[in-house]
Amino acid sequence: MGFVNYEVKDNIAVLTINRPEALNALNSAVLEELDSVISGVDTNAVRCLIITGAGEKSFVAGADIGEMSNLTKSGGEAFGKKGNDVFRKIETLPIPVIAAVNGFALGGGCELSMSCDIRIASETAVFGQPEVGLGITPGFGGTQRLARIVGVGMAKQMIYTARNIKADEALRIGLVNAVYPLDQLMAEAEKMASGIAKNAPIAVRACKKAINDGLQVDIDKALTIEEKLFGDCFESYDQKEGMANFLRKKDDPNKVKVVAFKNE
Ligand code: CO8
Repeated sequence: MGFVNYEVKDNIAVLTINRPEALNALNSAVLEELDSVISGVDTNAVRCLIITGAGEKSFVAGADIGEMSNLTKSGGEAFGKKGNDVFRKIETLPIPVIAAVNGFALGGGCELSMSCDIRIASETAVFGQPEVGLGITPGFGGTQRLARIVGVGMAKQMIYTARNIKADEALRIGLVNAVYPLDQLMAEAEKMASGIAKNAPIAVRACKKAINDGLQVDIDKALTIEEKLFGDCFESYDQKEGMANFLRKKDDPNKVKVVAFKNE
């Protein structure tokens, strides 16, 4: 796997888009490797996935403009679908995914970050949907996910003007949750991932599903989705042990305080 590196440490995985000579731009080969690596994530063993870009300059500087330049109408649709299918796979991965945005996140790079559950960024990060300046629309989900994350008005402004924004503005509009110095970004991503990984995995996964699926339907149906997933938790070891641990602690503060959740 040359264009996508994948490393698992304990129960946290780091996926790195590795094409730094082109600022990690996404061509077909990168997308195919990304698809294959994402399909291979062992979501029983891994509790949180971090996605970042190789090098110090770029997360992903977009879809590959050279490859796109000669596409036909049907080729464009097919390329859009290739990206959309991979990004949807990331969005619906059962475990949480954190984008650690370490530089340019333009076009398809901004779109990749938006298919992740949570975005944190370096102070050097730059976000944007520059597509209309290239004569195309955002084609890897940008017209859909940006509005869902930052609101319709701000999304339309960013997409119509094709103006890039820096990390502080991305933070202000809610596109990212936090901004760190570049040399601290991965440590902060790993700290957040560890915080997620220590919680009951079945419950965390159920929360992701409830939030994602609930956003697609009306509030009554959404609450029914929540009730079902909430109920499912009561069949897990983790719920029994998690609650028993709380009750034990109340009886005797010296009893075990940290639950070793088993994903069962
Ligand atoms: N595609 C291909 N190559 C790229 C890309 C890209 N998106 N971005 C950078 N590169 C390459 C450059 O061509 C250059 O290669 P070389 O050294 O061989 O000339 C190398 O990366 C380094 O780039 P620069 O020399 O340009 O570095 P700078 O620091 O001067 O500039 C920028 C950095 C500002 C990020 C600049 O490279 C840039 O503007 N890149 C393009 C950004 C962009 O417009 N991205 C959006 C692309 S469109 C898109 O993503 C659509 C997604 C949906 C597609 C759906 C299809 C149907």
